[in-house]
Amino acid sequence: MSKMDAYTFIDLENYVRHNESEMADRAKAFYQQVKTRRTIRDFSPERVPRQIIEDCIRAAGTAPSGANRQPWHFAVIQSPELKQKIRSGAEAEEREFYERRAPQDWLDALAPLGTDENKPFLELAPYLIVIFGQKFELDEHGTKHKNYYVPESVGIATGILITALHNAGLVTLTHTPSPMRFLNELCGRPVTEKPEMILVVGYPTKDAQVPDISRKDLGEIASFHA
Ligand code: IYR
Repeated sequence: MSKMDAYTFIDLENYVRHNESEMADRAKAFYQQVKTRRTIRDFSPERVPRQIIEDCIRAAGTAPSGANRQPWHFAVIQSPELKQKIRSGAEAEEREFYERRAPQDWLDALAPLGTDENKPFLELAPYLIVIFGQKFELDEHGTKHKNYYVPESVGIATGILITALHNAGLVTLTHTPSPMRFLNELCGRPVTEKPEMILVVGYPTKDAQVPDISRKDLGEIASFHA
């Protein structure tokens, strides 16, 4: 935008103010709903309509971002051939991680989750959403413009995406094979984009199991300074 352009402001529309008792009910109900979310590793191959994924990504795209650059890209993978390639790329990195790269304290921290280098869900689940952060944006002249707070912005958008998918009735696994550069080529994304994570999306199997882990209490995660 040049200095000659007007910076326009518009009225706040669609803001709904609730009374305090409604707010208390809504806050409690939302917490009750989101606390049932669990990260799943046992995925069913059952199909999920594309439109549900599209609306959840639309929701993710409403996230706040540094200078409103919206520096994210969601590559939605349904192709069995691509999933197979992503699985084999990820398992190669994971094998290195579990056999060589990971220090013992990290392996100990992962033990309760029961993870290993085998990632069958990358082929079984109906969708993989590969999430990229855009460090730069190209304008119409091909000039690079730096984006701001990219990991933070992408993290917020991913949180909304996970919550939207959970709200729709789907389950997710946040998967971060490292390093993830192989995903640029497989997803046809430019080198100016950094893959941040793979969100595995679908339904759990009927006999899906999850680790017996708990969440920190409010007193452990918050301090109030009135
Ligand atoms: N990326 C590996 C290891 C892993 C790391 C963390 I931190 C986890 O919370 C879970 C797994 C894997 O996906 O197995």
